[in-house]
Amino acid sequence: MRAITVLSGGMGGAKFLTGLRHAVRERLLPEVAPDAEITVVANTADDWWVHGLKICPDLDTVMYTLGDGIDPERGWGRREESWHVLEELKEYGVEPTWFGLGDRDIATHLVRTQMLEAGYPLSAVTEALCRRWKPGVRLLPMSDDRVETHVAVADAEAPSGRRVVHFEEYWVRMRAQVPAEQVLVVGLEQSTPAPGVVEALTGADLVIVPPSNPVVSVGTILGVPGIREALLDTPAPVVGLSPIVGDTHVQGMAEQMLTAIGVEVTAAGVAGHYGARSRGGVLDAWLIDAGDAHHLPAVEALGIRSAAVPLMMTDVEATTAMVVAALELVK
Ligand code: FO1
Repeated sequence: MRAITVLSGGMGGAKFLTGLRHAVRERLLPEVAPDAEITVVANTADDWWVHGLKICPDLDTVMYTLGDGIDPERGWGRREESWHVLEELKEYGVEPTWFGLGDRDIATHLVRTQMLEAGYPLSAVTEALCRRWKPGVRLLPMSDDRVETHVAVADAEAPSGRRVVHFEEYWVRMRAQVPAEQVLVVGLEQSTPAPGVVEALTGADLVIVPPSNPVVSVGTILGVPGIREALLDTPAPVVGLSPIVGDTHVQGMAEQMLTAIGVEVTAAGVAGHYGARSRGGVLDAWLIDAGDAHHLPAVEALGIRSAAVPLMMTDVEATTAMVVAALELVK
């Protein structure tokens, strides 16, 4: 294998990619050439214009994590960060002050915003930023078009009884503590895949769906018109890893998002949501956690090959073992 493509969200996807890159570089995958190229198609529906800056959380989390600039505790933003600009915004009373924009991180948003305003597409901006960070993978936004996830939540004061907030407000300010009544991905239907995305799927030797959020990360990537078709067309096997372990998410808000769209919050429920490629869906194979082995028959009944292995990405070795297990499933 020489070309591996990964559909990634933020933290879960970035952590998985660290293990995948390690496994390839350390020649731990006999079927994979040591100089194999990893292409990451990243979710951009978390993107958000705030304080006049374009924030791209999932692109930046992958870029900083693989470029070794990430803050390891937070899992987002820059290490050795300071917050002077945010403190000044608080003094001015300029909202939102609940969104943690660090001083170093702001430099990335300034460069990106300037390039976008100069007319460069997001894919070109991402390529330019990666010339500094050298993530060791080719990082592509799912689309160059503006796509933004919004969440409808109950609001007694609102005439409709509901309020719609940007995904970042739902996650960062509300901590996903209120039920998501509806997930609305603005601009998704009108979007087109960024340059190189379709080819990265149809030309891959292997496509991986990492343990990212199946609704607001992988779901949005799959929602870009043309991407599902590319997945159905590719000769490459498509293997996924369950983000749901023990009937809940490991981190983030997959439980809330799956509940919002009426999908059972289990490893089998997510497999059913993605569907078997042989039946017009996404997956050929699906790795579930060792503790969820009782779900194996249900996944196999969907027409998806499956195995139950430890899926906690506690360190690079654990993640690498997951990568090895995923490749085993599609040999
Ligand atoms: N996540 C938080 O929980 N709190 C924050 O204040 C926060 C700020 C932030 C700034 C830039 C950025 O790229 C990401 C940021 N994130 C923050 C993470 C972000 O909300 C998540 O990475 C994704 O949107 C969900 O996967």
